[in-house]
Formats: sequence, structure tokens, C-alpha cells
Amino acid sequence: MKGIFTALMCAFDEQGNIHEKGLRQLVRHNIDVSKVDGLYVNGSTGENFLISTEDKKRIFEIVKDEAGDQVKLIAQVGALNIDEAVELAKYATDLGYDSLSAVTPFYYKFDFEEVKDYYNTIINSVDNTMIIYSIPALTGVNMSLEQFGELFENEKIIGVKFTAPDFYLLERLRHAYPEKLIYSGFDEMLLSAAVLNVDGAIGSTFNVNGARARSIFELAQEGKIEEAREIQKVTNDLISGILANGLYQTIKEMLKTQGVEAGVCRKPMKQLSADNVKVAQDLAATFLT
Ligand code: HMN
Repeated sequence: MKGIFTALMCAFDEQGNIHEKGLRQLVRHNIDVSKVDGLYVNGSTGENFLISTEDKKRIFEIVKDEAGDQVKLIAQVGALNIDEAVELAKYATDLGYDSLSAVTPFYYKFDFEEVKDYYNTIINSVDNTMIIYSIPALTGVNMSLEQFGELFENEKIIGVKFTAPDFYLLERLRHAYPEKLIYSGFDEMLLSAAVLNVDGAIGSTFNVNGARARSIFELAQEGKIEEAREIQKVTNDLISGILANGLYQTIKEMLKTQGVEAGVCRKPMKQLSADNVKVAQDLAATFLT
């Protein structure tokens, strides 16, 4: 379960329906071209919080059918409706997903006991493992070292996807829980996280930049920091271009230049203007050759 995991996009058509052929191409592109170690399915990048339970199940099904056992698969099942989270956890487990993940419950200001109960309820309902998805900037949920430790007391909770720029907490977590899996969540900070000895990374930009991400990660593990820094610099030139132009829309547009029918993003995400499409195509021409 270590290495480079793409936070998989989902292809949608203009009506917001799953574009199955495009989704299958996305899976193939990540496995065959980007050569990543695994896929993180129905995360933020998969527009998970914009789609129905039935669509989430269908995406889990299509991705597993296309990927088979070629790469590791993590199913993000977190939801504010805990019954839905449990239902999805059972569904993905039955399909053979290697691990589950769940975003910390957000919107209502849940206290830590409630967060802990959420994770234990989901994971104790299935025969599978859980990776906490911590992304405080979007959820408002900040957990301390001790609170992560309390969650980790459940042996089925095997790690955390750490999407935060707090390298002090990341170092403390790594030191305190050497047996737990820690994944870096911000692609633009991959080298800094890799230096702290994380086990892997999960990222949206790996849909188009997986090979560079692998190089950064592996070079850092080999102690070749200067070389890794060069690749992180190119990577961040690409990421800053993507972020300025519209994150998920731009990645989809770049994928189209690679022959992947990545479709459009679901409302309320807007579509790119013609000028922005051109920017995405230029980014692809510069960085994907
Ligand atoms: C997911 O849940 O889809 C991803 O794991 C999320 C991942 O951490 C990405 N975060 C968001 O999109 C909010 C990053 O890859 C991010 O897109 C990238 O670092 C650019 O900022």
C-alpha cells in the first residue's frame, strides 16, 4: 500500500452523468502511462461530494472492473450521512477494494469524540482497513498528534492521508507512529513530505504528472535531494499553472490532449472558457511531452 496513488478524476458528460468510457480511459491512463501504484477513488478529485450514492457505487464498480488487481485501490467512503458511509464501505469492501478512506466529518462542528465514533462506526462495520482523510483547509477539522493517536488505537485504522502544510505535525506523526501509513496530500509539497519519510502520496495532479511525482518520491528516498528539487520545481511550475486556471477542469482538459475522454466537471463547478481551455492545452504541450 506504499507509493504513488492518483486521486482519480471521474469523467462526466454535459448532463452530469458518468461517462463510462472516459472513466475507463482515465483508469487505463493512470495505470499504463503514469504507471502509478494505486488509485484513490471518489475523493475530492473525483467530485465525490457532488454526486449521488448510486453514482458513487457505480464508479467504485467501473474502476474495480477496469483496474482488476493491477494496482492497489482505496475507496473514499466518507459522508456526512453515516449510514451512507457504512453502505459505501460495505459495497467497496465486497468489490475487493484494498482499503477504505473517509474524510473527517465536516460542516457541523463535531467534537473529537464524535469524529472518533464516526471512524469506528464505519470501519467496525466491515472487514477492511481505514485511512483517515485529513484536509483541514476544506473541512475545518484540525486534529492533534494525541487525537490521531487515539484514532490509531483501532488497529483497523492503518494510516492517514495528510493534506496540510503542517510539517511539524507531520514529523511528529511519522516519529510517533512508524507502523502507520502516512500519505502526503499536497502534490506541490511532495518533496518536503518525502524528506520526512512518508510512505506515499495521493494527489490529483498525478493524473497528468504521475511520472514526475514518482521521481520526486524515489529520489528523496535515495537521498538525492538536489535532483528531486529540480523535478519538484518543474512540477510546481505546472501546478501553479493548473491552480490559476481551475484545478480539476484544467487537469481534465490536459488529459483530453492525451486522448483521454475526461469529460467535464459537474455543476456547480463551472466549465472552462475558450481562453482557459487554450491555457490548459498550452500547459499540456509544455509539461506532458
Ligand atoms: C482527493 O481526495 O481527491 C485528493 O486526495 C485530494 C488531494 O490531496 C488534492 N487536494 C485537493 O484537490 C483539495 C491535491 O492533490 C491537490 O489537488 C494538489 O496538491 C493541488 O493543490
